[in-house]
Amino acid sequence: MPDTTRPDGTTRSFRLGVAGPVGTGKSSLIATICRELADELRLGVITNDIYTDEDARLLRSAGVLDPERIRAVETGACPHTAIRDDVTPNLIAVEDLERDFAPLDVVLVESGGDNLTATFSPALVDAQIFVLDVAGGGDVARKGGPGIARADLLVVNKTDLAQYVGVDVPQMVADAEAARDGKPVLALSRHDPESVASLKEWVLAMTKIVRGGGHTPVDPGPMAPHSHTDENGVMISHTHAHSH
Ligand SMILES: Nc1nc2c(ncn2[C@@H]2O[C@H](COP(=O)(O)OP(=O)(O)O)[C@@H](O)[C@H]2O)c(=O)[nH]1
Ligand SMILES: [Mg+2]
Repeated sequence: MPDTTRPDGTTRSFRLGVAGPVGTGKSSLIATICRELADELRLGVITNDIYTDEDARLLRSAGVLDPERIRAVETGACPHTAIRDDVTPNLIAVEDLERDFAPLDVVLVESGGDNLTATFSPALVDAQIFVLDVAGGGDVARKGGPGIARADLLVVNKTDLAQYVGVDVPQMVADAEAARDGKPVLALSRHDPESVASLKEWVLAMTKIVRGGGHTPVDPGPMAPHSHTDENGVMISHTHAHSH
């Protein structure tokens, strides 16, 4: 791989975002990537949680990566802001990891995952995976949204559960592909080794492309207007119309 060392001796990693609604399996997917690739790539992980560092603790306890290479950013009430509008705390966390464990090949950034339409700013990540699961229903992929339509990889996760929730996986994948203009869709289950191997291949291939300078980060687009409660329980409505 090309030398990505900066003049000050630190190295810029391939920053890979993992977004998607709560519970679709983002932390598990990151654990899988670490388990599969920790021997081949020098990895770090940043998690984003609203008020806790629960995801970071879960990943540390999975024993798939040196616990010190897993750090948490607490995002407060609005986790999508931290991956999109004010990415500074995340950028600082990524750069700290890159400095403390130089050289790192890949830093995985998990979003707080509050919203179906939240995506990463290209100012924070070079590429992003959007994770859906079959338990969310087969319709989700067809309904689309910026992450579903334009993330670098769309994962349809937990295919092992499809039979229990009455979802037709090939149909869900076909719907997703139709919404994505040829960008890749991966049907994944951590219980299906073949699908895990495909995930590993995608990460390795993307790492090569990004570090070779052959990839331009794409902004999947602004999220839809939405409402949620802040830390005081007050309902706030807003849009994230700017892509900066
Ligand atoms: N059946 C099944 N469950 C999974 C799979 N991946 C993750 N899960 C479960 O889904 C739940 C949420 O996973 P988690 O990774 O914490 O989701 P996150 O909120 O998106 O980070 C957990 O109970 C996981 O054990 C999978 O491939 N199959
Ligand atoms: Mg998580």
